[in-house]
Amino acid sequence: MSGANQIREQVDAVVVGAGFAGCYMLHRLRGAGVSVRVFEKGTGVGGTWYWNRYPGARCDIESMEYSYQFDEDLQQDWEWTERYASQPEILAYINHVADRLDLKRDIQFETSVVRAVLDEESGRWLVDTSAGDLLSAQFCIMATGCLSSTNTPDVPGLDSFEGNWVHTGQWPHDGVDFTGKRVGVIGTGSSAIQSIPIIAEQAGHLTVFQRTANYSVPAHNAPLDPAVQAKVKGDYVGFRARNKEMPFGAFADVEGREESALLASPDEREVHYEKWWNSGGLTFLASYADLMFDANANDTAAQFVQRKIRETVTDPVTAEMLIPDQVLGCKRLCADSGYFETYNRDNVDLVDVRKAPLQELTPNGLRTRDADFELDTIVFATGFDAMTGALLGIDIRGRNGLTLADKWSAGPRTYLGLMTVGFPNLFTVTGPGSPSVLANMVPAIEQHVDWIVACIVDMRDASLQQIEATISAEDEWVDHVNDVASLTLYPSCNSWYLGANVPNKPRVFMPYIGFPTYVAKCEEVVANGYEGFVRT
Ligand code: NA7
Repeated sequence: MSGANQIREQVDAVVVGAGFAGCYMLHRLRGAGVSVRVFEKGTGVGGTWYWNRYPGARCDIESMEYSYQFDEDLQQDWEWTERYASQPEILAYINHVADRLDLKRDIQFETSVVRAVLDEESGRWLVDTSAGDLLSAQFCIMATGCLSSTNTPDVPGLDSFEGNWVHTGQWPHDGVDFTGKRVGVIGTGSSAIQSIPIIAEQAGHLTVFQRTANYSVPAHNAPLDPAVQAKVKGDYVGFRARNKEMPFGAFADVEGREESALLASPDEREVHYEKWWNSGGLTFLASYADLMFDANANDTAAQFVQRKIRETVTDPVTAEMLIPDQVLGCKRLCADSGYFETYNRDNVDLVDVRKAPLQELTPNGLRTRDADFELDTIVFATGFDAMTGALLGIDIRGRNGLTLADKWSAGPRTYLGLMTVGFPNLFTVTGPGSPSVLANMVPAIEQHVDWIVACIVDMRDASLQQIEATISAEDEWVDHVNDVASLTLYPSCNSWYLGANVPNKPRVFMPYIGFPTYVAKCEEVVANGYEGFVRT
């Protein structure tokens, strides 16, 4: 246990993580004259873009939108090369930002924060790291990311497997050579759907183990049209402002969306969907405004995509296995480059592990209830313990020794996704209960960082030491997040938004739906003197 007599360093703020959130937080705190130390587990900056180096890893938000907007020179200077930035390009971008702002000198890499304990007497957080650092900080800021704690199924026999196994979210830095290998990919979420076409090209044979068929639309990735880049840069501020008013904080300049799929005739819908399908990407889900609100409307889009799958995949049995049975977009819609086409290759097979579940790994491969598969390499594309996993991976103890794990045992409880009662001065950037993964992450991060930094500066100016949410504000907010979600079709399937992908994780809808409403609420809270918080 940490103790005041062991403390080696006193700082105003400790920041955990050096992804997009931690880097921007460091920059802003430094600028505000707040002393800060950042700890990062990886050897470099980038967070999710540092870890997810699997082949084909790419952002599903267009590159002109997926970047910081706090610095006009930065956004003017940086040149994206593709419509959707690849993982290496995003990693190059965040390194460019970190170098330009000279951030790395305040980031301690290869160091995890293992424990953060509130010292109630001093009101400060005592922070222990894997490197043996012991710090005392007034503020503890968790910039730990929403998709950073990998979910590897607890399949018996993992240790007995004599081949190579990897997880897409912890991809080896020197890559994986699939040449001529018998490869198994477990999972058919976004990471699988992006990597499968590339792995199939290299592998001798690829078997995909699918539990839930997923919807995917073509990304139509391409070199970024210089005219598009120039147009956005001609009014980047306006472009950002328009996006800020959109439900997901993105897609503002996409033209032609309509209100209701049900008001259109079948022929009109067909033309409409075809147009969006051909333009590519997740905006397909925004083609009609009611797709995530009305099951019948959603079904028209689902059927369109299902027909596309049947048209693409030549083997009818495989095609039927690939037809999803949930609401389109309920699990995050994927954007692919040749995913369904990959199943037409002779060296690719699809196995349904919902029907015949995975039973164990064997020295030579993998066993389902029905069959043995000999494999040289297994890729776990099995996703993340999203939104709460990284936070609960740290031993965080607040008032009266309450652990965050106990506080959140029935699901995360926060006020605005920023703070949780019992843990004063501990902030979560894009925490559960904030738009986070249902918004464009970078603007969502910037909005949270700006709010937190303004709060810290305001407290300093007013000689206040501590901020904590009230229980009534937290309770109301948790109810509100659920009420909003229940107006939509999002809670209707077993998605990671609900924690349903991780065994025994409480089933609670975690992101807040509606970026503009959320931003307005955060601004209102400040305008009303930090309503819902107690500051002393
Ligand atoms: P996802 O979207 O959570 O996908 C994980 C996949 O792995 C999904 O198909 C899961 O099936 C499958 N899975 C998980 N556990 C198992 C077990 N035990 N057996 C078989 N199959 C399993 O993670 P991704 O990394 O692809 O994408 C995460 C986000 O990153 C994505 O949404 C984008 O925002 C970027 P399930 O559907 O749970 O039945």
